[in-house]
Amino acid sequence: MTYQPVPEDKFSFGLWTVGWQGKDPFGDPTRAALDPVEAVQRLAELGAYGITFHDDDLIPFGSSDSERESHIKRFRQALDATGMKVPAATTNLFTHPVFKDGAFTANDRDVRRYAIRKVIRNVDLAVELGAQTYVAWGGREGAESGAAKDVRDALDRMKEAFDLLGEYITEQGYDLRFAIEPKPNEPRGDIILPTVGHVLAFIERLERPELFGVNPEVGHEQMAGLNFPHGIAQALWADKLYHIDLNGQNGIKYDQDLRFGVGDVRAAFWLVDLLETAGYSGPKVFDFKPPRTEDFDGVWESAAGCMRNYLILRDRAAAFRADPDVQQALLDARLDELARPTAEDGLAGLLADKGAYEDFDVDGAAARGMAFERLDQLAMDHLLGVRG
Ligand SMILES: [Mn+2]
Repeated sequence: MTYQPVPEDKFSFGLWTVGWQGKDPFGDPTRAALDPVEAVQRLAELGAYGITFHDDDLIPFGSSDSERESHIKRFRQALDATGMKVPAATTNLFTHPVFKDGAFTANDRDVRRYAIRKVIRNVDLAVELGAQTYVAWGGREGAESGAAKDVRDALDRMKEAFDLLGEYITEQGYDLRFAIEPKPNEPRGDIILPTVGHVLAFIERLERPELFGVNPEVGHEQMAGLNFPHGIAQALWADKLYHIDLNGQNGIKYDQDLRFGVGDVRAAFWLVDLLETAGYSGPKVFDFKPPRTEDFDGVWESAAGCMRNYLILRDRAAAFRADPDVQQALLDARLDELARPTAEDGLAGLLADKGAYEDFDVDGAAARGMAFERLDQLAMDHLLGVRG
């Protein structure tokens, strides 16, 4: 196996990922700015399918209209020359000091109105470039102290903003859906809509829930100590996985944005197994930061590694599923029973069934082993490459 990605794999990268200059809270940039045109060219050479951007990644904040047009023109020429797609775009609502208290939920109403207009301006560009998904990560929608943010009012304002955006794309007739991205903290002490579950519940309160799904990021759920594949499974179950951000994270700590596959490699294995067996067909976006130790050779090595690790895990997960010993172990672990309705005979049948309760051998059922350890070791053997 060469693990060489092709556009059909639908791998996409944020412009801000390979373009990250390595500036962190403790240190200055370690790399020069990367021309978006070069990012498109290099990622295309590596086998990527698409590229995504925040408005300010492509068009520096404060550009004049004519400067804006020339940035867009160069970018579009690079897309046309390489065949790279723009499956999604997003808005920077966190870098400029005006967003220090958030955007859609800033206490300052003028800032909230400005933020919605900034999103709408880039939604128009996203649609022009062919995007079908618009990612919404608030960034600074949160607080460091209790009384500073009335969370119920803030949720009303968040809903208001998304309802206005849903109204806008409906009026414009755009073929676009929003994917809301949860994160528990960083840069705010606590962020509103911190996990996949919070976002799924929030979407159901919107005026047009069909236009809204989730954009979960590996590291963001793992920062909260959550099981990422389980969150993705629930998003798929709700038919709300509109987009996904892949990266690596080592447990509950700051947002590491490592290349995909590092950190919790077991979670990465189960994630790829889930996405592939569930038939997820949307873009797989790498939202990582090449460490600031790297020069540009290291940046491209890191980007290629994201895709390579996905393809290796896809190969290993497919071998796991195809292994006859695994198929037997799945039966021994009674996965087929979990897939069967509990009462296809209905409530009346359940109540009339003495075997379900009166005559049920509770101690016998309690004594049956679940055979999960053999199943999991088979997975480990496949993941570690010592089987099949
Ligand atoms: Mn992150």
